[in-house]
Amino acid sequence: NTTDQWWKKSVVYQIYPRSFHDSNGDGIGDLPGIIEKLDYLKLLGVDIIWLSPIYDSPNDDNGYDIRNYQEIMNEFGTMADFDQLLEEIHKRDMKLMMDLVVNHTSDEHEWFVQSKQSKDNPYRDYYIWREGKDGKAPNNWGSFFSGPAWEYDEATNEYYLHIFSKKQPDLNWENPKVRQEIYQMMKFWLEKGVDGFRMDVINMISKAPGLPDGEQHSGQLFGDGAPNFMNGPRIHEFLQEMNKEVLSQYPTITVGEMPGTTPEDAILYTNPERHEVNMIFTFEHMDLDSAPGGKWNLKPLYLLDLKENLAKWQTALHNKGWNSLYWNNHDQPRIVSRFGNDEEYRVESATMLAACLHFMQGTPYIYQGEEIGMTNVKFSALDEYRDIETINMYKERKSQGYSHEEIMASIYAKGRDNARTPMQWDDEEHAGFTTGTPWIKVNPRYHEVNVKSALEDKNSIFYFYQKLIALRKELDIIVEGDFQLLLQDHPQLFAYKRKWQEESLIVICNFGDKDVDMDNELLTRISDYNAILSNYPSSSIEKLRPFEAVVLTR
Ligand code: ISL
Ligand code: CA
Repeated sequence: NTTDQWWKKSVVYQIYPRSFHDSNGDGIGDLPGIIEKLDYLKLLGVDIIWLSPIYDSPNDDNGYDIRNYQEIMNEFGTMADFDQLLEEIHKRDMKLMMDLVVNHTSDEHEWFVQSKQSKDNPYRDYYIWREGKDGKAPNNWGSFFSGPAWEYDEATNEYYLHIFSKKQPDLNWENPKVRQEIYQMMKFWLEKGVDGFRMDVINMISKAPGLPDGEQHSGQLFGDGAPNFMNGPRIHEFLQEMNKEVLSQYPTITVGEMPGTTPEDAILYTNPERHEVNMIFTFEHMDLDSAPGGKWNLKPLYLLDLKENLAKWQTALHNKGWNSLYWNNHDQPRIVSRFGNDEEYRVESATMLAACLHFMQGTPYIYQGEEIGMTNVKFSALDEYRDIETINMYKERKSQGYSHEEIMASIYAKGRDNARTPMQWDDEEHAGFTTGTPWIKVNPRYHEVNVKSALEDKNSIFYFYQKLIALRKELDIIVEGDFQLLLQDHPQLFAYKRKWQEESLIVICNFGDKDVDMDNELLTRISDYNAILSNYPSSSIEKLRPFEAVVLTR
């Protein structure tokens, strides 16, 4: 029932603080900068703000490497700024979700500083230390950010595990003391009044005993450790414990970021009777344009794959679990450049993609700039990029013999900095993001793509998102209805039907840049439906224009 599950009706907006709004001219977004823009978010209509990490950090991975969980990053402001931000959010009747990064800490966190001291330090077992095997790493796992997942420590002659960068050592969740420390830290934030958590790679906290080698395919530098650390043996036990000791004590909203998760796993994580998390971020739909060997190996998206995949998730979770809906976040390229057309049909394809997603079942997430159709960037030199994943990958592939052009093509398509260029507020210098020098270059298209011009144009992407958010509040069918894929084999149209009690809702989206005739059979079927939304000024259902989307109800 949706009254105590209010988050089912909510829309979340993600802020990547470093790139959102800079209030003091140092080129880095900050908390006072966010406060200045809260009325803008209220105008959009979102209910919840998810803040990417704002904790004290040496910024090896832009705050996903935390040095102190209970302090604010200097560049972002002070704890007083935070308290004010929370108050201003609540004043506007919105809620705040914090990023909870507890698979790993920074190597500069006091626990790790201690842990490194000696094998008998009381903090040694806070992390995952192992002896080498025949002078090599304890197993063959690779890190997500290139290179091995193990770093050798000379002083104690052991290796520590880091699934991400070597400045992000993995915490040892087998140690009950670690779990208690984390629960206490979560309570510190909940006591302040935050409304919940987005949990970073939370399905990776339980590692398979013995940390066995992963399968290593020919041509690969490392084995695939994922089956031994994603959805590991104690994951449900850990989440249920966290729920019992912390989450259930407060009114919270939680979303677990969970790469490598199937619908069956998702049901275990999100079925309310199991008391784990409210919903998760899944990744299958973000992997459809990757060839074997990972995200940097490009492959075009086939619409049939996308339809089949999203339909599978919609059907499997109905009445059994709950999913989040997203096209974008700070790790993904911009959706309009990825599955749409960011040139001639930027507005049409951005709105079509939004409609296609927002009428599905789940809680939608909007990533900053998505609501104005921000696009990918193409910087020519590597030193214009900031992301550790991109920089490490470049070096690794260079040493493997890839050409600069080949590597840049991957970065243009998939690099995380596509999402991290500064928010484009207006067409003044640096897009109104800062009066100083931005920490990463502004997308040169800010003259055309910015908040100010979006707000002045009643047909803008911004107002389309505003409508989608408002419709979710009006039409219970969006939250409750079941899902049926229509025109399953149509190569250009993504159409689906939602049904709830006596009501039906149909969404038809043209994913192509050409006109397409409507399917005759479907046309007859919808003759007694009324169009409630279209992304063109006037819609005619017989022929859908490039990236046209139409939504009908009966
Ligand atoms: O970004 C990815 C694909 O390139 C993912 O592999 C990503 O690293 C993964 O989804 C985990 O992401 C989260 O944890 C990382 C952090 O770098 C990401 O920004 C965060 O969203 C480590 O904390
Ligand atoms: Ca600043």
